[in-house]
Parts: sequence; structure tokens; C-alpha cells
Amino acid sequence: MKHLRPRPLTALLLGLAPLACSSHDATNPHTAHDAAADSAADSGAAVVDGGGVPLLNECAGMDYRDLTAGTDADRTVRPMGSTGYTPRCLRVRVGQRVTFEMDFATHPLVAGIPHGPTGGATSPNPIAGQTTGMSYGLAFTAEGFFPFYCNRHGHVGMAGVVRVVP
Ligand SMILES: [Cu+2]
Repeated sequence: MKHLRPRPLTALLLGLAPLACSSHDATNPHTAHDAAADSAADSGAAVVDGGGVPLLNECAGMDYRDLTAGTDADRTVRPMGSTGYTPRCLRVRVGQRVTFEMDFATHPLVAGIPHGPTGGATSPNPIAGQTTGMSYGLAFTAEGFFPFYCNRHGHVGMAGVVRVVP
């Protein structure tokens, strides 16, 4: 695929000028992520953004929604439309609880990455797969990047990451 897709000049320059990432990401994050993901997919090496955050499930640093404040109820992942999550990329603190609220028969939850670079994901991933029920929650006890996806719709973007910070 990567050999067939024309790339904008700015994407080609990302490797030479990392500081340009932020402005490019702001205007067209999807293009930038795809280009970065493609370039590392073969090697399995971690793709990192300007802030040193590994690119996992198309979550770059600026994509993470800060949910470290507020209550456990605020730290809930729900479906968005029929093939997405909201929030998709979330940041919480060690010890905080995240709840996934959806019909797992329709949106089976899986820990990991359906496609794209895997470098930088933290192991072990404490998210347990779910195929039934409507709610699943867990408290994160270690910092790291914990990707998850829907086993039916992960390939069309129903995939995200819980980033746990100290
Ligand atoms: Cu789904």
C-alpha cells in the first residue's frame, strides 16, 4: 500500500524536521499518522511523535483526552456511532478506574492493536477481552500505553489507547 499512495511533501519531511510535526498534525492529523504508521509497519519499531509518545491505534500525543481530573464516571469509553469510540485516546492516572460501556456482543473488546505499528505498547496489558455484557471496568495499577480495539470494527478505526501516567 505505501508504495502506491502519493505522499504530501510535508509527510516526507517529518523525519528530517520533527518540530514541524505539531503544525502538520493540527491541520491534517490523519494523513500524518498514516504516513508515519506505514513507514514503521515493516520494522515493528515504535513510531513516536514530537513528544516521544508512541503512535498506537492512531493515538498521537495531542489526541489523548486528559481524564485525570474528575470522577471515575468521567473515565468511561462509549461507542461513537456504530464503528467508533469516544473517547478513543484517553489519559488517566495510576490507580484510576476506566469503564467500557457498550454491548460487547456487538462490539467485542480486545486488548491490542488491529493493524499498524505495535512498538511502544506496554506489556502486560490488563484490559481483559469481553464478548458479552454491557459494562466492564478496571483500575490501572501501572503506567504505560494500553491499546484496545473492537474485534468487529477495529479495522475501520474502532481502536484506542488508555495512557496511564503517574
Ligand atoms: Cu465495534
